[in-house]
Amino acid sequence: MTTKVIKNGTVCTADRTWKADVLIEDEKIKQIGVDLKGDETIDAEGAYVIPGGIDPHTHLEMPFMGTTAAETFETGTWAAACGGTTMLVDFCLPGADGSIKNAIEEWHRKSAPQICSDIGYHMAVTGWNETIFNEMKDAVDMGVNSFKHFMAYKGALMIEDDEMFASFKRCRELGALPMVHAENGDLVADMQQEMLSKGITGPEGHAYSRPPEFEGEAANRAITIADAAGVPLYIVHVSCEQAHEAIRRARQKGMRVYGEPLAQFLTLDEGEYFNTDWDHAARRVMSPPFRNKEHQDSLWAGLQAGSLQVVATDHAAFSTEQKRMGVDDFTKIPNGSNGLEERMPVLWTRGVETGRLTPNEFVAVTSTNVAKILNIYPKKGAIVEGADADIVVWDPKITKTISASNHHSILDYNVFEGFEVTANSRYTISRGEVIWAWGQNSQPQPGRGRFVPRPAFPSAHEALSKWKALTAPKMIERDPLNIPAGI
Ligand code: DUC
Ligand code: ZN
Ligand code: ZN
Ligand code: ZN
Repeated sequence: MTTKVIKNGTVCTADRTWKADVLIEDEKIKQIGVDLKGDETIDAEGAYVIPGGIDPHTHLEMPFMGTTAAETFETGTWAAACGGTTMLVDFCLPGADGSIKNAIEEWHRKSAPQICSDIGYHMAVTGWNETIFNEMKDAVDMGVNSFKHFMAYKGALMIEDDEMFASFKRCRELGALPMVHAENGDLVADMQQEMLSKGITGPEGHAYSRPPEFEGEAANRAITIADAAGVPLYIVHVSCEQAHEAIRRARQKGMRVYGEPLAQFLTLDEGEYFNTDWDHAARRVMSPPFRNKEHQDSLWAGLQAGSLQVVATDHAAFSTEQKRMGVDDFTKIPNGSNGLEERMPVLWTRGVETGRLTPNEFVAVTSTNVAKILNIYPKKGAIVEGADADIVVWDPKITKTISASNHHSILDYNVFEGFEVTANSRYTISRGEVIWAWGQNSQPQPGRGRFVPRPAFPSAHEALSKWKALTAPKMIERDPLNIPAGI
């Protein structure tokens, strides 16, 4: 048994801020109090002691658009740790055989020897048949309780409305959370062809062919389908007011609809796609695309008001060379941008330093809300006795200039290049082990990270749909008192 004590810091959680020491015993938080003693001391003078960040949305080593995302599970989890993120939730995609179960096993094979910190998975549902119906249960039993549906990427990952409805009803039965990539894929595909036919082949065509109206329409449609199925809904990478407005309206009606803006969408705008340097613009091509300032203001307002609950990155890293696959045709540029290491420093600098978010709100949207929505709270996302000791000593006095020359991602560029940030992790602690110390730069042992299974939601986790009685299947019975001991 080894103990460590984090001393002289200010503990900051989603709901309060107070001076206290935190005692860690092996992998867990043992005690929070004053004048605690341990075998080792971690100094938090002048810093906040916060729950480790959780990025709910990444694509590491994902095969996509004719190539494979360059960020590995090793470099991705390491880069995350350097910026205060101790857990990420990655998207599993079915392979050629279409099997969900095999995809999860494949993700384990790839990730297990590499991960420097803990991970979870979401599973993509990209079609509909009896095998998928059956294997969704296997996925839940394997600790994957959320299923993503792509409403875009026609001819590849896109799912039709009837299939999505069937999958959402299956989610309800299983106590799982459906997620959507909300963009109208039919309209996007049409607009892409229109741009190309007009000779618009550069990255600006990407922005033109994916307007916010297409995202808003799909968000509304997904909400209607979730309402009819009687399930909650999580809308990934919310980029615009139209999608945010749909979420606000649904929540006002009493539905559990969650919205996830990205650090990129809060701080980078569509002007990037009109940069005359093709590489610069193409490196920022992701879907949905960056929007203008009014949309950014809407997203910040949503984080303040609680109509948007979490901040992610959608980290999908493709090198400049990979981006150049689309040099003559923007529809062939692999979609994705980076942010795992930058999410928390950028959000602090542009959110807390500007007065848009309180430190407690920062903790909520980077960690605690994620853990609650994805059903791993308070094992993760909390500073309470018995929780995993995933803790960050967050130093609001560290300044740095974000750059590909000093980041820890495998990428040869950084979409936040040149951003001055005024905070960073001084120490990142993952299950009791210091895996990052500012100024030391020594990477932890790959493979020390673990997969964190996320259990099915209890039966009370359902939307308040007025149609539910007509359409929704019964949830699989669970004993509400059959809860394992401990966190
Ligand atoms: N959007 C991206 O930009 N990349 C990965 C998948 C997605 O939906
Ligand atoms: Zn269609
Ligand atoms: Zn997506
Ligand atoms: Zn994504």
